[in-house]
Amino acid sequence: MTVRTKVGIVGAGPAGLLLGHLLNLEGVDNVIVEARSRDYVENRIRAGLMEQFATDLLREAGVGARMDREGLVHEGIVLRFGGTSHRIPLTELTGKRVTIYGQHEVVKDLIAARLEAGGQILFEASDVSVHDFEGGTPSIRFRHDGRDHVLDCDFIAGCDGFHGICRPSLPEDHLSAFDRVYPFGWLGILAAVAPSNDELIYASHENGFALATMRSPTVSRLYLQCAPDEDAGAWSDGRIWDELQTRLTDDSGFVLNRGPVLQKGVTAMRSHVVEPMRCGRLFLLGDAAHIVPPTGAKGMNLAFADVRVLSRALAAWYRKGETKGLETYSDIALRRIWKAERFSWWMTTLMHNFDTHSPFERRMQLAELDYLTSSPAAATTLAENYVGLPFT
Ligand code: FAS
Ligand code: PHB
Repeated sequence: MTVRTKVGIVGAGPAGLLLGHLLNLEGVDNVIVEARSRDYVENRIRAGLMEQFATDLLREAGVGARMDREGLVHEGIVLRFGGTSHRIPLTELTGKRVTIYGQHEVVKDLIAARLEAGGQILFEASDVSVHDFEGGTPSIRFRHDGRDHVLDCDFIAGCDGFHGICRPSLPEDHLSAFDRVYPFGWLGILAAVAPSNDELIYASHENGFALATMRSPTVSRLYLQCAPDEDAGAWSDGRIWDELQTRLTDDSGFVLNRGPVLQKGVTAMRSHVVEPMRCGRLFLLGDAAHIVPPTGAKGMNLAFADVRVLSRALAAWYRKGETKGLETYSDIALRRIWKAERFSWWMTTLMHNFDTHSPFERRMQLAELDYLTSSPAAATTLAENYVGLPFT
């Protein structure tokens, strides 16, 4: 079956769903083609922290009500090293706040809004491929409900993540790729227990990095640095809690709340960017174009930033025939992406243990942490990147 729409979107993650929603608000017809089931994408536990621009964007787009009810607004974070804790007063330094609201909750809200508005999200599509996007008649082909489909469109938005098909469909010589794979990963757990601290704790310990974050007043989210190919199954709940307690201990006698582990998994860590984020009438957004180590909580926020730029460009094209936004999308998006890549790489390099580090380099990490927590100027540079840089 062949159908037509203005913008064909591959992927129903944060990028694809928000793009579909914002385009719909602008009266730009779109269809989202998603490989997984609705249940799968709504329960995939990933990011947790949103920059202020992202929560403002969701609120202005009419999908922020539950986020405002259930999200946890934060004005600071804690850096813990050498057994001492130091608060970075984010809002005092920048005037901005961040919000903890799980990515899977954002996905649920966006799917509900799209479907309520009569939007089309084709879940469990298979054999998805993209065609003729360098010409003027792009199309997305896929199987759905046992039948072959062709979706003719004006533009294709590749929102299918790092392992999707859109980026690999671009001509080999079209893209420049920049990549850094880190020699460690994160073992993450979701636990049915109240967070042990009101604010996030980032710990640099001789055993490795640890992060105590949360999803709600009754659900904690915690991570510890591990080998990149760590077997999560080799970690009993008790072993995880003991190691987290060791790495998160400080001189105040901090005791971690423990409880049933609902989910555990290992996330690899890499930095990755492809340039440009456009090929003809196909645009790449979110993880399809860039990946950051999650230390700086930038992944989902960058996806939303790409959507903010492209949705305005597409709206201007359909409303006034303006091409400038489409022509500058990649350059504008990449300026923010590279600064977030830098911050994520810097925070990862600062807070994690590297087997290749000499005692001198370990001292450099501790000296930088000491500088960050004793100089308002240094703390402000961390804070302004963490809460999200202004849009230029
Ligand atoms: P996504 O990967 O979220 O969505 C892509 C969608 O496309 C998926 O639904 C996928 O099923 C679909 N798709 C893929 N191939 C397809 C095809 N061929 N056809 C149709 N659909 C296809 N970021 C943080 O900020 N903090 C974190 O703690 C954090 N933890 C993470 C943990 C894991 C395990 C992973 C993988 C990522 C994590 N991230 C984190 C990053 C993550 O939040 C991403 O930045 C965010 O999901 C980006 O959103 P999208 O670009 O929409 O890509
Ligand atoms: C999370 O809540 O999953 C989270 C928060 C902050 C980070 C990374 C992950 O830096």
